[in-house]
Amino acid sequence: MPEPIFKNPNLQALFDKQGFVVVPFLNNDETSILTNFFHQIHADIPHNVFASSSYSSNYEYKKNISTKITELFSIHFERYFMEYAPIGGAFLYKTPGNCSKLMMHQDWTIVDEQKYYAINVWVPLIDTNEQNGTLFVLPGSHLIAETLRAPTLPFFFTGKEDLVLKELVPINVPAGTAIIINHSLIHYSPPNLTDKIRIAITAGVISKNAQLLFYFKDPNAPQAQIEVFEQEPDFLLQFDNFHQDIFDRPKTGKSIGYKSYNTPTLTNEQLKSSIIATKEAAGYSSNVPPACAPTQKSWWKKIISLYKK
Ligand SMILES: O=C(O)CCC(=O)C(=O)O
Repeated sequence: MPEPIFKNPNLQALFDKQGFVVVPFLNNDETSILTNFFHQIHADIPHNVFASSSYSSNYEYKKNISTKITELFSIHFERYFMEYAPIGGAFLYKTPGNCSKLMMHQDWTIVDEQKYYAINVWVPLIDTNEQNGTLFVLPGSHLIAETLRAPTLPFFFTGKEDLVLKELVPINVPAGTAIIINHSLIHYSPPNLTDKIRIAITAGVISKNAQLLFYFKDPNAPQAQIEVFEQEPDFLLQFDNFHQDIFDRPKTGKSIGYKSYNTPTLTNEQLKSSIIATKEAAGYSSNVPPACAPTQKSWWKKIISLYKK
């Protein structure tokens, strides 16, 4: 178990149980400063998209945004965290239209999660709801399976998205409120179907002594062979062509060898019962009907055999 990263032990316990917490974060002035800053540097915003400033090929633009966010967030990081290191931030925006959803995912593994935390501090700059693309999370899902996550690896639920998606719950929050999530929590955001842009901030925080890592699976390498790269703090800003480069062997960082790993596979029944168990342990009830217990099957067999007599 990693050393605590929240100053408040109750918040730490809730974060460990749910995989996320919701806390007041930016004040109204700070929310306005960041909103104005966004509009100043985005004269031309594409329609009907989900986009992140980290998708840009312009390093200076990304660095400028990341620095501004980290400066403004630092007093709030100080309020909530201890023994931590900020790793930068980005704008995430959804312009109106049904193509602006972000698919269900877990964030990349960027530290050794057995020993350290990697946390995504997500702060919308407007009040969020299910219509404008709030964050949906699967409470407790960070505990379902120990995984490595990278663009070149499948998720443990890949191919079973329909089963999982309906279990996510919307977290509607006022502007400036932070939804702080563990990188291994399953989450997604639906399209923005309103007529107003939804801007949010994502800012990364990791345990102070954690080395930043990135995992890469060469499609031609043996199944379980995953290359591990140590990375510098700004590696997330270094992708020139984000949507292509994230699938290539990293050009940044230092390869430190290989790790043996296969993405865990769960049957539908195992996945359903894991979701029910972890969601309930996190304090949420499930929408999934309980799986047929094997005893029930044998009970029916017994009944049928009685009728046959
Ligand atoms: O901003 C959003 O809509 C989604 C954010 C998200 O999924 C992430 O930061 O990993």
